[in-house]
Amino acid sequence: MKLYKTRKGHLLHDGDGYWLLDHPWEQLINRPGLHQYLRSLIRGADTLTAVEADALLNTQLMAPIGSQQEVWAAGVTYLRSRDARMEESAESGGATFYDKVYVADRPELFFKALPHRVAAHDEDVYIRHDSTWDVPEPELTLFINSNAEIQAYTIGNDMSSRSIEGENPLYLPQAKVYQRSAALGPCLYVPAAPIPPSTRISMIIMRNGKQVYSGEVAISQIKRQLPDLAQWLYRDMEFTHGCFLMTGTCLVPGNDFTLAGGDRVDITIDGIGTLSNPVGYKPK
Ligand code: DO4
Ligand code: MG
Repeated sequence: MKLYKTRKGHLLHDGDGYWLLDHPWEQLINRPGLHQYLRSLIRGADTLTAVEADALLNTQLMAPIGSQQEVWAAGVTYLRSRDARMEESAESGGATFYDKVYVADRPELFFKALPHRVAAHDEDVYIRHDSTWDVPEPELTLFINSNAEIQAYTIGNDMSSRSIEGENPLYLPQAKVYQRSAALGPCLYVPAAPIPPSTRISMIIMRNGKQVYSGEVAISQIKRQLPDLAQWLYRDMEFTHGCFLMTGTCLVPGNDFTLAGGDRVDITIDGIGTLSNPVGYKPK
């Protein structure tokens, strides 16, 4: 089933049905057995027609994150990402770090965003004004409850400055963490069982009505197990309301590509849907 966060309540969608839930978001999703719990709420919930649900989703959709939840990210979890990092940091001498982390037991995990910096579906993601080489990173994103259990999935865009990260690996937080550098949505996908390794992630980038990038990959290409990433993140950390974890990118446009203001990035993941964001700059 899918759970959408909207300004007028939370919309649960399963099969042909739509139901409106008005629980606070964190309390609604930070559960063991989330799928079963949501199913149990259907009986007492208000039903919406498909037309009413569409109206809500088209005008009131928010990112599926609560005000007390953080977004973290894993890096270099796919071979393609390791190679891209090594290329962009060749001149700075940082390439060996990426090679080492790809094979190390400990994954790369970094803080990505607080909820107020996250773009929802259809909201602009930003390019840094001081960056010259920018890419979206389409990433399967886990919702992990406060017991470190993966309960749901969404689509994440880990917007990144390759020029800043390539200049010096110590600049990673600036390359990754800035206003609207993360997008999440359109919904939380809450299946009865973990999503299969055959699940595909695809990305299309449009510029002036023309497609300037397209790519697709299955999550089976990932080097690490998703529950392992969750366990590493929760080592010596407490997430009282649960947390979101982007699991790394495998789709990296060629080195001659950089995003431009006015582009649109569409990321699709089987079972979840499409997260679509226009690209812009933070107004000065
Ligand atoms: O090491 C830098 C970050 C890599 C990353 O974000 C990714 O692989 O998705
Ligand atoms: Mg990434």
